[in-house]
Amino acid sequence: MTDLGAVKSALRQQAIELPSWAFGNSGTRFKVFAQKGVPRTPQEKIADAAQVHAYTGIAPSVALHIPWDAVDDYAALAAYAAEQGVRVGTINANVFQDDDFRLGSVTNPDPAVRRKALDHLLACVDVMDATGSRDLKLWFADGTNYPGQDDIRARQDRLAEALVAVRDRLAPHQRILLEYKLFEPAFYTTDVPDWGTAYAHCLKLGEQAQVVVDTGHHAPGTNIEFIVAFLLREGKLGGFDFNSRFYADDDLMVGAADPFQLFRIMHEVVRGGGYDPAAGIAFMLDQCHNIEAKIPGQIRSVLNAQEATAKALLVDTDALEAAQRAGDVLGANAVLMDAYNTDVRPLLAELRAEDGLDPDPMAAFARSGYLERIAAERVGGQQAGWGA
Ligand code: PSV
Ligand code: MN
Ligand code: MN
Repeated sequence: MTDLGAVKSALRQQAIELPSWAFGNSGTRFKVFAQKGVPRTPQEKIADAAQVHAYTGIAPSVALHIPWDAVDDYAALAAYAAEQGVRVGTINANVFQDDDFRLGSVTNPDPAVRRKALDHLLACVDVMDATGSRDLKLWFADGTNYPGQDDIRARQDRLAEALVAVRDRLAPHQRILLEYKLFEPAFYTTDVPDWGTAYAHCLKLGEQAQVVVDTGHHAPGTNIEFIVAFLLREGKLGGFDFNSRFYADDDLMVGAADPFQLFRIMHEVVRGGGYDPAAGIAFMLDQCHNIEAKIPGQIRSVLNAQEATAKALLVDTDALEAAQRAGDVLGANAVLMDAYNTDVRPLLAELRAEDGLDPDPMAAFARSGYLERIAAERVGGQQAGWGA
């Protein structure tokens, strides 16, 4: 039997980090649909993220993307976030939106371009110092489009050199989170295409480098929960960029395409001790809301993650282990499915009510009039910086 009190207190510890870019206008290369009231400044993005936290109670931090969220004074931005009831979380570097990076950033054949890319990464660590952030998330668009275009091995050497330089600049409490993605924008080779490549680099870098799993960055059919279980077991899982995919890197709401996969991932997180805050796993969303309203899209995503987590926490581990030991294939599977098939919404509504939150965050936010207010007050909202 599962102890519901223990499940509730575990749920109270949950923290999902929101991406600042989820609040800006976004789209595909075909069209960016402008929405009314979207943020014009990093401060307004933080204010919108704070709404998500206010209604869910489990989204206390906001990830920034530099230079999309560039400001003169990052310490002041962190203070502003605190006033809003949230904090600045992971700093995401951006070495993919400059003409100089056509042939890559830290793996570019031109040393001057590599230097420019590295300088940006180091500047991101300066930002972390000012905001008090722990994690630097590194995703590189680097790769090649044609066989023979560049030397695959030399690019790995250049990547390793840059990563060492960044690691050497970190304070002891700071970490590199290295993100992989199988393709796009590079179509032939990608320099960090998979968890194995990221893991190998992080292993060489040591304690302060960990792998981040973006759930949208795999080939169809990849067993992501296996990757999670493996990395956790090796002490190399740094965090998640949660989102859903149907086709490629769709950046849709987490738990929308495949809630069962999200449950399986969270089950492995719980099983591997990754849900314990001491494990230091960063649970982040990396999403864009191209056609749906952004703040409700983020609230829905946080609730989806919370539901999957509640189900994972409900797994009767004693019964599961007993069935596994006995070689009871169907019994073991049934234990897992029982947890997945539990409707946890009443439990979560009860939890919120106990904690002074509205049991229905979507409805409460809709009633608040916030969207109407920002639509009237904010004119000329910013593009997220992604998907243009
Ligand atoms: C790349 O596709 C990625 O997942 C990286 O995390 C970027 O920083 C992010 O998307 C931007 O949306
Ligand atoms: Mn990502
Ligand atoms: Mn992505």
